[in-house]
Amino acid sequence: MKSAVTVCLVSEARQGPFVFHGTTAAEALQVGCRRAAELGFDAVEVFPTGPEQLADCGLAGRLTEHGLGLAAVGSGAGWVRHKLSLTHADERIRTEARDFIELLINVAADLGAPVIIGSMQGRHEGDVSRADAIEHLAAALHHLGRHAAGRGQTLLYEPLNRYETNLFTQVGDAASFLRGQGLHNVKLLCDLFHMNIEEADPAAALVACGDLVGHVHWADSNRRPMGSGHTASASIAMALRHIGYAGYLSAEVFPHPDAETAARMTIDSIRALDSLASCSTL
Ligand code: LER
Ligand code: MN
Repeated sequence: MKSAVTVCLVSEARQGPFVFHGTTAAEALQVGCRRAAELGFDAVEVFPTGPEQLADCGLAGRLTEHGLGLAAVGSGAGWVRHKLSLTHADERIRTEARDFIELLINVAADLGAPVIIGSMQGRHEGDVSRADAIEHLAAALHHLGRHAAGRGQTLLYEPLNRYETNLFTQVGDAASFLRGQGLHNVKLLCDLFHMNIEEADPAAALVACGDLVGHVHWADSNRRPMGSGHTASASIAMALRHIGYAGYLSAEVFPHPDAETAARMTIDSIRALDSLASCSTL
């Protein structure tokens, strides 16, 4: 499994669960990429304001300079900054949301990374019934999954906890939805913070998702770096090994007590898993 750490380029998300922030996007990237490489991370995961910034922020140069990969790109600024949602009652907003993600997929694919659909999935409320919202979500995932495939990437769909969505909060339900819809190019982003709230047994839930697990947000139960809460990281790692997961463990966590310590705790927690390498059964 590969390691990644998050870098936030969105000023509205300065209090959000990302390790590296900056007073400017350039500063966040400069510091985030340098420290990620020095600490031995394989990659960074970037949360940009949108496709234009992702294309123009100098990320490609920083990745090359530091020998880092790009693990994934978050699309949440479409919601945080522009209030776009794939399940909005207004069709024009749904289309704008889809277009925003489509453009992000193009830029992210050029940088070798998949795009994440998290908060942009929205929720069912008001005139939008649950059935309507699921239909809108399915249509968007079909369209964007095909678009990502055309760019040689998968698309990542992230179930969120009940305080952030009322669509899919458990990874097993999301997996059944993706399988039922035949969404073959859409994989699950399993965020251990959300799973800690929603799953009876996070390790078993990961095993049930099998090869649909496409990315992991490596966060402890309190959304601080792994080792700060009560998540049983060893059993999670064994579950991921059991299903042959070879993707990223990416630290989408608060910079607690500070970014440097959060990054160090994360890489230490991932290195500690190497000692479990011989245990491949649950
Ligand atoms: C995004 O990866 C996520 O986990 C959400 O909680 C952000 O709102
Ligand atoms: Mn997440």
